Amino acid sequence: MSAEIHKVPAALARVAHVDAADYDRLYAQSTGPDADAFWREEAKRIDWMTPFTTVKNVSFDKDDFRIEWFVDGVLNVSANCLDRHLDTRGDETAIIFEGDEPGEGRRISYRELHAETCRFANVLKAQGVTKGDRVTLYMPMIPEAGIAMLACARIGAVHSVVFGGFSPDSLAGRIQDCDSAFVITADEGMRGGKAIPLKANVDAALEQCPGVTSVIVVRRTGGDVSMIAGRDVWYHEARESVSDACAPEPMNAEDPLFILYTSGSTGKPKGVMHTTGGYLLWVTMTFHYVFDYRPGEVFWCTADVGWVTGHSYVVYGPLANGATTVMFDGVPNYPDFGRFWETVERLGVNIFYTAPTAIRALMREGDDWVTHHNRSSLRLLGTVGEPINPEAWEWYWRVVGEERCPVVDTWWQTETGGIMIAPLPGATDLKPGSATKPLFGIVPQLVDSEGGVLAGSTSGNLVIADSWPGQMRSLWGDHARFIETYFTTYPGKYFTGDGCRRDADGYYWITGRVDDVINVSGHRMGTAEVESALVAHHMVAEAAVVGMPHDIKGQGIYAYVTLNAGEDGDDALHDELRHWVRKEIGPIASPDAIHFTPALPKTRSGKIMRRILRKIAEGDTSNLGDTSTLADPSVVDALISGRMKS
Ligand code: 6R9
Repeated sequence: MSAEIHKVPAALARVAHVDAADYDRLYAQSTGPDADAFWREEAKRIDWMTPFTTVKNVSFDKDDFRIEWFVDGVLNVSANCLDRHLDTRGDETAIIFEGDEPGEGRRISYRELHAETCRFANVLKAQGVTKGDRVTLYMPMIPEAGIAMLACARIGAVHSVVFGGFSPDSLAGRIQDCDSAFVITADEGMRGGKAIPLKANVDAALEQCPGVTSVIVVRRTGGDVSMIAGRDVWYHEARESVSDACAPEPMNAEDPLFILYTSGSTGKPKGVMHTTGGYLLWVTMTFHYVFDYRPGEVFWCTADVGWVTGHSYVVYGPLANGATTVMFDGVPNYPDFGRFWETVERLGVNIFYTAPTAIRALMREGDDWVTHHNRSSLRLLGTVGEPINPEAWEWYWRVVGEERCPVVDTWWQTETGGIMIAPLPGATDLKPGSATKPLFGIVPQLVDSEGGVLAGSTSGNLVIADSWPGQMRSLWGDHARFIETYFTTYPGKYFTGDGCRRDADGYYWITGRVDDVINVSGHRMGTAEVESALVAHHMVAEAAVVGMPHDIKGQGIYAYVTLNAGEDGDDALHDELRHWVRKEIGPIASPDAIHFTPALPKTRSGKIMRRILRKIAEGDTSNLGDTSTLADPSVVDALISGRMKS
């Protein structure tokens, strides 16, 4: 690990929102007996229709469980992102849309965004959507995706955005899980010059979703799609007959704002639920501090709105701050590997936020793709989604940022709503590879497997000891599973599922998941999800999936597969299974390696010994640890010498 420390430049400390002394003071206040006063001050970032009286009502004790913030406050998220900016910056740019083709796009002012959100909200109402209804979005990264989210928030509907790369089956499962009767999609998406058949995927998904009564289709490419009369409507037609005024629905701070499905250690994705007041405050506040945002700056987060990063730092955080946010519908390598930097130059981007996997992929292509473009507009760089190796961090800092732009490595999760551990550019000295220190109100602890709290410089499982406003409130439709998943491993604490090291300076170094979740290119994939897709194939008897190191993706998917008696694992079947998983879940779940084996290593009680499978996938067979509990130790030798195709 790199020992180099990048000190906060004195000039930046002077102008930044927070310097080192501010950080120490505010952190102490936000985690001490005076925390309520801290939150009351921060909550002024939000326009409340009715002010709250109680700041926090929380217990992580499973017999008396509750998480409530600002509970009697009333507000509307879309009014906070739009209406309140109209007087001060109505004609400034809210969204810069950058399409798949360089320069294909448009700018939308706050006034225009407000009017279009109202129209979309009125279209939703005309389709019968009412407060509390779930609306599923399956969209490309076009402005209408953000507009549809804001329109839901405006009328109190709960959105569930499903990433456009998921298969019809995955989409159907998410629509069914939250009983969503409404779907918003586009005819097609465009990615790297290729059309993605979004509407056709919706049609396929809806064969399994008889409860869906209405599909709103935004025209993106003009490609040919079939429309079912009585169910499907074109947005561009429906918007003509509604007004551009729609009063924001008064929402209680604890009313649901959205559901976002994410992978966990069981087969079924979890519907993470966030509420209105706490989530909005958390993304508004973290955007302000971590990106040290100044009015007029152009902020570009490259994430898709199908992931939490797109929710919090493409849409809600920037817009609540009155920022200019870029919505990018393309990919880093189209039309060439200079796309990010060409776009940074053309749009004058000041703050750029992306994933380590993209940085590693671009680093491999050489510096010329970067240096060819002028990056003098850049002031700050950020990363999110997975641990960044110091080598990639240094390249980002040195080549992209010309040793001028602080790099904020931000650790957080779908469940946490917004950034939790990250440097503040004017306050925190940077160590490449470390997410550095907790934000205000965040109390991280490292615990051993028995839950004992570890002190000082050490490694352990990362838990958060107390609540923060942006914390998820439940799993949709399964509150018991929420408590079980996050608060029982270490009773009374939120368990993140991540392992972590803390150094002598109190800096946190996330080491990766300690549960059965693989982080592929910054996207979470449950091993059980991939396993159930594999065993759904008629030739597969059993499957076990683990992570393996991958140069670009961080982790790759390594699948051990046992076939039905009489079947042979040849090259053709190898390819067929990869395609099968793509079709069942989506391209991100496609295994990087498939290892056919006559048997899996199991304990006498029948439990698969994943620890051994992980070691073999890592190519580290010298020390497999204790194998004495195996029912049949010879299975391991066969695995080591066995056939592996990737
Ligand atoms: C925002 C997001 C969450 C998991 C998390 C952790 C990993 C995210 C990280 C990081 C190291 C960082 N992760 N940021 N690991 N350093 N800066 O990515 O949410 O998709 O729910 O993933 O991603 O393992 O537990 P989500």
